[in-house]
Amino acid sequence: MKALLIVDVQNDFCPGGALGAPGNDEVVPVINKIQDKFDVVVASKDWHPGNSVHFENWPVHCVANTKGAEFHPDLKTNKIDNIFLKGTGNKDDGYSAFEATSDNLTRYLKDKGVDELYVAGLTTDYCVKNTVLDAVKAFKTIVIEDGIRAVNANPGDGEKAINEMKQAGAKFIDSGKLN
Ligand code: VGL
Ligand code: ZN
Repeated sequence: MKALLIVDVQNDFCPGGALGAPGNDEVVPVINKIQDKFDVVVASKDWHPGNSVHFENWPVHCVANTKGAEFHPDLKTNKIDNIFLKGTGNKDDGYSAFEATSDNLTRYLKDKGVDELYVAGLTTDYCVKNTVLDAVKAFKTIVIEDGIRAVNANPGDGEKAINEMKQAGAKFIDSGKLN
């Protein structure tokens, strides 16, 4: 069984948002186009309390139940089976979708019989990377290479993250090459 995990395609990571880099919303049409190819589609949301050590490293973003934490308005959501909320604590960053507190992502996917996990979304250098580094421990993990974008707080961070994910065993595929 093949699952697609859509990581943090939220307003605050898109242009106009607190951490929005230009072009980050380009992942939306890519992700919309491929969703029908998967048996299971799940999504994560960065979902912070108003007060968190996370905001010592970042501008305030994706505070639970705010506009910035909503999905990008053009993201197709009707196929999403479950939304995993992460970064919900106030004592750590909680970058990985596998750190979600709303439900256990590994168990959810295993219960559905998922063995191949495809990952797309935001951002390459933080939540996509940390999610993929956890995913490879439990699933064959494939990153949709045209469906991710970086924050690039330092130039080259996105490229570095891609190399780390490859080193860890993740595969990369262009969305146009999916069966
Ligand atoms: C993220 C920075 C801060 C992400 C979350 O979703 O990649 N990046 N919080
Ligand atoms: Zn965050």
